[in-house]
Amino acid sequence: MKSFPNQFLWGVSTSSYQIEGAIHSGGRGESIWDRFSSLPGRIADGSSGEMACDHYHNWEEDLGLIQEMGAGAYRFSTAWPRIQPLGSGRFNTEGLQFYSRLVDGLLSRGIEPWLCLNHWDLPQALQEKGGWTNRDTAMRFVEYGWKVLEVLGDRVKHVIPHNEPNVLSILGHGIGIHAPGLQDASACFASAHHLNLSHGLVSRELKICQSDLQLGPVVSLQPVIEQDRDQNASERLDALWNKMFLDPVFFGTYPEILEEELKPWIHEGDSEILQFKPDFFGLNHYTVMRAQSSGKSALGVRIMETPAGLPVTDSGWEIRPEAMLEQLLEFRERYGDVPIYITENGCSSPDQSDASGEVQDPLRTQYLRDYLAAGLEAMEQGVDLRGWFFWSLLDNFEWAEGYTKRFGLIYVDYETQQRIPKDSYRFVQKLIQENTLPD
Ligand code: IFM
Repeated sequence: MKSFPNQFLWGVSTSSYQIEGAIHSGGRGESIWDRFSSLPGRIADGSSGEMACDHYHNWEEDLGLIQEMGAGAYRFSTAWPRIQPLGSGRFNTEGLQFYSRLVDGLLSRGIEPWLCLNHWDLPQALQEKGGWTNRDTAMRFVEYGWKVLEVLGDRVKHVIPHNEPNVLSILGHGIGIHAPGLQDASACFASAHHLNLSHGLVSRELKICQSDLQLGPVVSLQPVIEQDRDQNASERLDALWNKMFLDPVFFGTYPEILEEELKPWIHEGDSEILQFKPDFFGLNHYTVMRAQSSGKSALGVRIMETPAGLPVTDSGWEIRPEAMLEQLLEFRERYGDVPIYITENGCSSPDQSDASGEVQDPLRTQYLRDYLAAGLEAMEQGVDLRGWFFWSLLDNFEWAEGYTKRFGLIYVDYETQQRIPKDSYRFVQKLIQENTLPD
């Protein structure tokens, strides 16, 4: 049995579009995911976040389940179009009040709110003006972030400006399988730079207004395994995916092999804005990646499927816990000693409730056990790992996969909105209670 440090923070993560539903309620404006989901063929089961887990109405039950699990923190995101329906101008009091109640509900249950300002649901009105490819969106983001913290900052002490800006930029603007659905290299690089810029701008602004805030970037990092001796493809994907969003934060620069492509979007003085000493780094980690050069892809590189015969999750992602250790060590090597939180880790599995109404998900429990063991090993090797947020609290809308993939520790029956804690929920509950990973 191996124990975690006493102060180790246990948490769970969700995001607004994936769980809230109620997209037409409370004065919320349209988001790019509402628009994207409505396009034929974009979502595997033709669904959208319209109902999702209806967390907007069921939030108290959901917070009760977090409390029962014993988690000390909850990472959620505010939906920009719920707070500022058009992405500029008028703020929506009802939206702000919803999150204010949520934060109070968390604190009264002894759960720390970790707030993310952007988990991809940009107001559609800003997309009409170019979205993240427009430099002005970075300024609008600062205005929105400032308002959120003006209202919640007396109670929220941990803020993440963007969740996985690499996924938003690459899958949304370069490969086109996420909203806004663009397959355009220039759009990918423009959005990347503006997301980075807005990260630096909003972080500075919020720190000035509230010096006790803890702020940090959250990026999905997955080691790239070289395949078919295609070294160029691996290096390019590694630069795009793993470095294009952290080098700017830590060094104020971009990886050399991407400089030319990013140059058109960079203004004089941007480097100073990009670089910002974060209080922590949030690592989202699930799997590894393999790359192949491809003239058909706007980015010149294709992300390959996992080769047959390897252990995979229901999403087809390779299960390779040692990559978690590798990733944590590599991060420290490149960016130095920064407090790290795993802000997402988990897996999809084809869960069903059985005759007695239980949900058994042995694949997930084993996955978590192995990845947690890799985290413990990293700590033994000196990595400053401070906490772990499981993805996800609930089964939810898994973007382009719709509701076909279940990532929750809690099963959601989407017909009835009934919540059923899975076996993995009990595993996590025990883990938190004992602060120890059972053998
Ligand atoms: O569901 C997503 C989440 O929104 C961002 N990180 C990866 C998860 C699983 O795909």
